[in-house]
Amino acid sequence: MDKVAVISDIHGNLTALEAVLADIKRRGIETIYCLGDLAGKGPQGAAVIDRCRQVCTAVVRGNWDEMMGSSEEHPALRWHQAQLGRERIDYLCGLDNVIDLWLSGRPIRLYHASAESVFVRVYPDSDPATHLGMFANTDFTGTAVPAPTVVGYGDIHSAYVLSLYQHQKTLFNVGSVGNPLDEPLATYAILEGVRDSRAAAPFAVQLVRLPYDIEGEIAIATDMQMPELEPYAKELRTAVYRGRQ
Ligand SMILES: [Mn+2]
Repeated sequence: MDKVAVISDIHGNLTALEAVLADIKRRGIETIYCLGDLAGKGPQGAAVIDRCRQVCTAVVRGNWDEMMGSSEEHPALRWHQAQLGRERIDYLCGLDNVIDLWLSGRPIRLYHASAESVFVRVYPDSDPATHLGMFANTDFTGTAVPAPTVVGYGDIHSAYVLSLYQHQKTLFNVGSVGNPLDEPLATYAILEGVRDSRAAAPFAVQLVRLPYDIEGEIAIATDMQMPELEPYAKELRTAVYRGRQ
């Protein structure tokens, strides 16, 4: 059996990323896919991007990655853009939309948020038609390969695995490495199956949650005088979204 790690939504939290990479290494997994949102929110976006370029087999673009290319006048955005520099911003904006692969006879698709765009958000309690739409071939996903029967995504910072009732499809969210909003633990997914195989064989999706040095990460953000530090620290400690009413 081959194992593949899928990470997402690191958001400049290098402390959490290193904890996850160490866990992946301990398990002997060599293939890592990243589903976007490498920078923004947390302090060390540049180092996170450099590390991901070093260790990931493929990386797709998230909504924050696209926002990093924005010319909007917003002080926090400007701070993060200055940390990254032009070359890294161009890298983020030029990332692909999707990753397609086969495991144990299943066509699998990985992307940031939805089959429509990096900005359309889908939740575990979205309606069944919305969940089914995640498996469609669209202008965004391309139509060169068959529509997937397994889809993994990031974006909502909240991990789950859902088998679509009567559709023989599996939808999963890998959670967030650096800014989890379900439990205050660095989260990622492991897929297990026979790589590049069109033949049916055992297949598994596993969610992994890791403790990491949250206070150490907040201390780094504090030292760097990162903007919007307080909501960042609160999210890391409580896993409650700053925008929640
Ligand atoms: Mn995100």
